[in-house]
Amino acid sequence: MLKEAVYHRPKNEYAYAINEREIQIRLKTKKSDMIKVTLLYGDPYDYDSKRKSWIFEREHMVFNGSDQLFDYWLVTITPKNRRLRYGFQLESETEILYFTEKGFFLKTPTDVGSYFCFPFLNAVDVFTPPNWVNNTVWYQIFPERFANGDDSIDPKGTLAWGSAPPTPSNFFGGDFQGIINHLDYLVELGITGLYFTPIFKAYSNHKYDTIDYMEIDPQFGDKATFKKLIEMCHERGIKVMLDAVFNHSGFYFPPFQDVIEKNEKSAYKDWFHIHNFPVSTIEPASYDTFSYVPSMPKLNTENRDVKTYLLNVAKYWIEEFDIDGWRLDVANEVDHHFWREFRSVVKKIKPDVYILGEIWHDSMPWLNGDQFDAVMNYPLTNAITAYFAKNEITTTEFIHSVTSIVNLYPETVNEVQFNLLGSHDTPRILTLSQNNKAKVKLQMLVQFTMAGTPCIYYGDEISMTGEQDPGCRECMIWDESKQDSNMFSFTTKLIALRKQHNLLRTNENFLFLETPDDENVIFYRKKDRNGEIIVLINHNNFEKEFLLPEEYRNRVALNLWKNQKETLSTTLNLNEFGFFLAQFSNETK
Ligand code: ARE
Repeated sequence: MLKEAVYHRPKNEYAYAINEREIQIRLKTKKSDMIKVTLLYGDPYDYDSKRKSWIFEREHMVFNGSDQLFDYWLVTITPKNRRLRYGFQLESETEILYFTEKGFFLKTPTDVGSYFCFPFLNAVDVFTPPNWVNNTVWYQIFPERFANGDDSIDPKGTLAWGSAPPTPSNFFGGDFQGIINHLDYLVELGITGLYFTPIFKAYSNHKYDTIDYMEIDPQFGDKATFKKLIEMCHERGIKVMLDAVFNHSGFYFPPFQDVIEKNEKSAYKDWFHIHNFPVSTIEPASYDTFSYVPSMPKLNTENRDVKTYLLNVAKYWIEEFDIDGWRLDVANEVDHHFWREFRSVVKKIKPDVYILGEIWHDSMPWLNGDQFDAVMNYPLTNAITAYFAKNEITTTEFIHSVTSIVNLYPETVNEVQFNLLGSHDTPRILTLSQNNKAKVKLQMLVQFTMAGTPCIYYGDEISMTGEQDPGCRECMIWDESKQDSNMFSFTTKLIALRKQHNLLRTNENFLFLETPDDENVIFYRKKDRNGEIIVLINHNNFEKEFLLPEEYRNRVALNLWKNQKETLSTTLNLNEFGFFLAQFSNETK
């Protein structure tokens, strides 16, 4: 047994409450080292005076997959008095050891003080994400490029729709009326959430350089039109999430302009991180910025006036327009204090508002329930595209990456993670997949069968292409003769299936299964007390018949894609669609 690889701490993704009664415990051990792991747990005050020992119970820990180095074990328990001390019984091929906070023992320590401690499950500490997010299917719109519904508000120099390639500075007149005009299209697709990149008054076509956080950019419309859009979305069961750019403002944000004009005499000089005066706005700017962009001065979110201003912005668009979520731009570079206050303020006025951070890396410090509900799951995006689109990693490496990602956060976070194949910051998925639509479909299948909340980037559902920003921000194609109706139908069907099957939306007993044809077929399953769903993906145009593991042979399954019952044999043909998606209900065992 490799003791050095055994890891647990009673915090983060290793110990967390999933509701007011249950706690999940996770343990990490060296890959293939343990044959069994058992949780020893009990109330810290239960003591057997005769045996002079702490009284505990035992619960088997479920194997939750392996990555390159580690096995993961998970268990859910209900401490009888919400108080918990616990440890682990580790069984390898050669030995049994007990692992507690005080280290490893040959016998169970009698002193309860040796064990890990989850002192008390206080309801107020339980992270409970909005209950509507897991069943939401998002659609991301870059408003300047979705549809031009009112050319009377086009900015100066607006080009005819789709008449030229997108650049960092050209305009095509996308606006709210254009979105309103196409809501039926979105309803037909089946999406139930809209994520808009910034819509407030700003200088550029992307609007990440805000001039006025309290005003709609005039090229998109006015507040009345925005209110009408939101109401029409809500009437259609579509939630609306806006993009909060609180890490930095735009160059023409009046407080920044005041600093440029008055320097240290400006009342706003502490709204930013000015290194020295007079302010120099040419690179290298004499103040902190987003990246090396002088036109994006970083806001000082530690400053009381800045906090008050931004928190009022956050409240305003919820209270006045009933938005359902905030996507937080460059969230990882804003201080945690601000985000804790942000969460407290917005959840107070709308407890089920969705708080989504834009962070591209491990985000555990923001996901303990005191700041964000979730982050944009770019690590999953990168694993999927590296494997399917770019063929940069093997099947084994893909399985290891996804297993690591699934074990990175509490399950309660996983179920509201924002799962995407691309965005306005990445090349489009079809372009990344070298225009191979079959590959795109397999990637969407993974996206729609993983726990979390999936998001379609506008136009991917009709096979639009586009390189890295600005290439991925082309005008939406509305000429039906140029839309890929087959991809649209595929997407619509996936969305419908996801809404119908809870097991497609959660990670309950998620596991990649070993298969004889490892490098050609991916096989994962999820199961709960009602049944099991299996997903098999033939990603290499694998010709042979796939040999099903024993436990699945000769069983009746509901083929979810064909919506028909099938009795499986010992082999499976994976060539018709390139995948097999089936459900076993416990009754059909
Ligand atoms: C412009 C140019 C880009 C250039 C960029 C930086 O178009 O080609 O790379 O300047 O100089 C907005 C506009 C962009 C614009 C940018 C700056 O949409 O078109 O880019 O402003 O003017 C990192 C951040 C992440 C950030 C991306 C862009 O962590 O927060 O970079 N994303 C948000 C928004 C953007 C927006 C901004 C921030 C600024 O979603 O749309 O850009 O408000 C790796 C790293 C990530 C990195 C990612 C992408 O994976 O791990 O940290 O994201 O690559 O570069």
